[in-house]
Amino acid sequence: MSCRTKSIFKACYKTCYIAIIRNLFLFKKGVGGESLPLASATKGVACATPSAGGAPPATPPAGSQSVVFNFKAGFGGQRGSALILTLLVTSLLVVMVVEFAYKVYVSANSLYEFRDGQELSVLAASGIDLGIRYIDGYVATARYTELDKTTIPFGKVSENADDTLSISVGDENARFNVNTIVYPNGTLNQPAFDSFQRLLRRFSIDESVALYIADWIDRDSEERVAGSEKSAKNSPLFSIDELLLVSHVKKEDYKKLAPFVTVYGSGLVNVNTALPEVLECLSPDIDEALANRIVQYRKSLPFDMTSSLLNVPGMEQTGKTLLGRITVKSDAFTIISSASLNGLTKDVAATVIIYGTNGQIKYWKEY
Ligand SMILES: [Ca+2]
Repeated sequence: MSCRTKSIFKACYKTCYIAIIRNLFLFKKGVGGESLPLASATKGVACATPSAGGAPPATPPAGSQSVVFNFKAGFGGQRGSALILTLLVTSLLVVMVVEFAYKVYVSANSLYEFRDGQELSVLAASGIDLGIRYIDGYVATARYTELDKTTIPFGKVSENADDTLSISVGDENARFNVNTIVYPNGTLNQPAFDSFQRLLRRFSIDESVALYIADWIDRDSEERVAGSEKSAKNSPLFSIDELLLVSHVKKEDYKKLAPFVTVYGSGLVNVNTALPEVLECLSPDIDEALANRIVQYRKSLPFDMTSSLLNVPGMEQTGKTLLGRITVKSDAFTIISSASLNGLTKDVAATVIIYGTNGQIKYWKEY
């Protein structure tokens, strides 16, 4: 409901209540300003009525109510009292009508918003479906992939220019896969573990956090450090949000780390899309300058095979140590679909793993 509509209803309420209170106040007051309860006023009228046979009205007993309200004197007779009652009834009716109209208006708005919300959810979900189809086609025909932070072109949703659907794709293989620090058989993957520790140091995070995460993932319950197996899941992470459940992973550290890590995909880092910080963590021989050189190189000449990385000046030897840990073609993507309809917005994020030519959703979040 708009602020303007609320203001109108409030004004109606205020006016009606003031009218009622004012009328009640008038009803309780005589002309001389003497207060008189309603019951007493009724009694007063009865006392003022002449008795049968023309006898004068009985004298009130000593100590009884001495104030007798006379409508004829106070408000100009029976017509005055009728006017007061009419005003009271009218005011009450107006309040009831306004209340009814308000409830109808609120209910109608809730219904419209529910309808729009349903349409919005379907529209946003359709965006994910379109994104998957787009990626399927792209991955199926490409020798290498360089799709990251890419917006998929899409036409109009409706004739209303404010109704939109935006679909963007991010590459999960551009990030470091935390699950790779432990092999599927439960043993520690030392090269990946070392890379992860370098990534932690890169963001000034205590590198012992890697030990807690390794114990959270590995199957056994042998502690690498005291308390590292406490409440451990002993299986791979399902989403990066799980990192917040691991001992010694602080929320501020998670926020620093989250944009650079993933838990989806093959675990291979795509050198065509890898973030510079991720390239740096792959080897102690890759510093910030060399990582930026790789990024500049691939802008003009994307890597069509992993050995092409050796063509980057400075990577001739270091590149060889990375073979088996890198790729040029990604298999995990996150699609973000943002739909706007009638002033409402809905966002859906879905992570998709590409198996052959088909995408399978592994993660879904609406917000
Ligand atoms: Ca464990």
